[in-house]
Amino acid sequence: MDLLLTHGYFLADDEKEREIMKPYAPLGLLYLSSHLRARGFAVEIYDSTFSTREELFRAIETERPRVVGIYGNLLTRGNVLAIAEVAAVNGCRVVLGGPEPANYASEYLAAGADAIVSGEGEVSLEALLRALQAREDLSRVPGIQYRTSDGSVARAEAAPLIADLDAQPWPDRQRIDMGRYLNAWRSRHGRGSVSVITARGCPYHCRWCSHSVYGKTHRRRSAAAVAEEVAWIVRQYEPEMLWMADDVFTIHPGWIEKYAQEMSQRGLRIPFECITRADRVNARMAETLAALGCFRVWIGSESGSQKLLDAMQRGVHAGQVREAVRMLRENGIETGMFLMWGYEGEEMSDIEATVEHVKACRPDRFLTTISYPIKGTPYYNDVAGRLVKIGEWRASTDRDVRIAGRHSRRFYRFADQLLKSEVNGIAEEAAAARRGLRETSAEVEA
Ligand code: B12
Ligand code: SF4
Repeated sequence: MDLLLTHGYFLADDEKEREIMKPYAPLGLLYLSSHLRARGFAVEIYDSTFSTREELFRAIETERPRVVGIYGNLLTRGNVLAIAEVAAVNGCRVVLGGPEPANYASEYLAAGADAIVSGEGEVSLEALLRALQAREDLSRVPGIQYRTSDGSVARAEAAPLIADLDAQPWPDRQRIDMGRYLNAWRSRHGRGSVSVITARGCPYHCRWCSHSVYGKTHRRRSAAAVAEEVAWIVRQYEPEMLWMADDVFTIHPGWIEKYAQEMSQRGLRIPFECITRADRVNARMAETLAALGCFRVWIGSESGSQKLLDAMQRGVHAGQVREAVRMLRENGIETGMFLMWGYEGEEMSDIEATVEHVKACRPDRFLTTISYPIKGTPYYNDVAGRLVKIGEWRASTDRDVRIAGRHSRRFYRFADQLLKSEVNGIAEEAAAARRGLRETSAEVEA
């Protein structure tokens, strides 16, 4: 075996996700597999989602692939390191990719990785496998970071982005057990869902958002190619719904129109949910989405305070969010709002503005997070001087940080409580949460 791809995400260890039970296949690895197999490499995927660390370690020990390639995001750091170590002990070369490893290249290289791919993986990984097979110097492999003979970390030139995404094979779903994903969904939610990506990269500038893989680039597949893939998915897996997993699914109105035509020509209409920005929704878009079968749109709303939205460089007005939610509702589409507490400059009045905003929008769902700085983002740079790390690097994540001078976690729990009780019209709970906010407002992270 030339390459074993894996990712170190284990559903069994993720209590929160086990409750939600909406797992999706690791699309990045599936794209790498189909690209490399089309070029003659013997590639397998060990999809760790339904497995355990021990089973994965055993597979590496038994198979001893020449190269083990691991996807890493900020939450899977500990598992990625453990897998890399087992692979190295078993004589495999180790290559890491995905959004996190390039942000901490020297740490991952020190932990035993042979190379880190920064950005889009197909071109780099193909070149890396060829270089390793030919025992060539890694300095000519584009898009990687590696350790030189004197122990320093070197960065090769960037890899070219794939110019024509339509020329790429579809993600290699047949290499993994898609049935387990569909069964997990069906047994909990009564319907099975499959994810699809129609574009790569987001050109917007939200300061806290990680652009480590695709930068600010944006490339689209053709509407016809996506409709073909959807038709195949429907034949192959008979899912009850899809998740269009793009960063901003409605970014290009003309593309959505074309996609609607392509789907209609194929007699296809399948329920789906997606994520977008409020400024990319208008009445026509809402109608087209409804016609396509869209039943829920998630909107990155973040805050009801324009001052904070501007500080985040969100590029959206709170009023646009209200309008988008209204237009979607008028077309029978549910909405979900993502909200963020604790961004730089947030004051009590901004929290109150967010509460009022959500009440005015009346979304079907909303999810809150306390903002955390992902390495490599402008937000990270803004707060870098005030970061208090909790625990040693290998046992923590980018989420396990405190920002000196920011309110305590207890304060944001009161903010959550206030939001929920205000939106649900529970006056007593809202009053209690307001008291809690006032009492904890003096508690700051040291
Ligand atoms: C879909 C998605 C999810 C799904 C994941 C479902 C799944 N199994 O795929 C869900 C909703 C579960 C999710 C959750 C989270 N996500 Co998410 N997610 C995404 C999203 C929107 C798309 C991922 C995708 O499929 N991309 C398309 C594929 C083709 O790209 P790719 O995965 O990056 O793969 C390419 C390269 O990275 C590289 N590559 C990938 N793997 C490997 C491996 C090797 C060996 C090599 C060499 C190269 C390589 O090559 C691939 C092809 O070019 C991305 C943003 C984005 N547009 O990528 C965020 C993103 C990956 N998520 C992010 C975050 C923060 C999270 C959460 C931590 C959020 C949270 N607070 O809970 C959780 C983590 C969950 C977990 N436990 O792992 C961040 C990651 C930042 C970081 N530095 O780690 C991203 C980048 C969003 C952002 N812009 O901030 N997410
Ligand atoms: S938050 Fe969404 S719109 Fe903003 S840069 Fe990230 S992916 Fe793009």
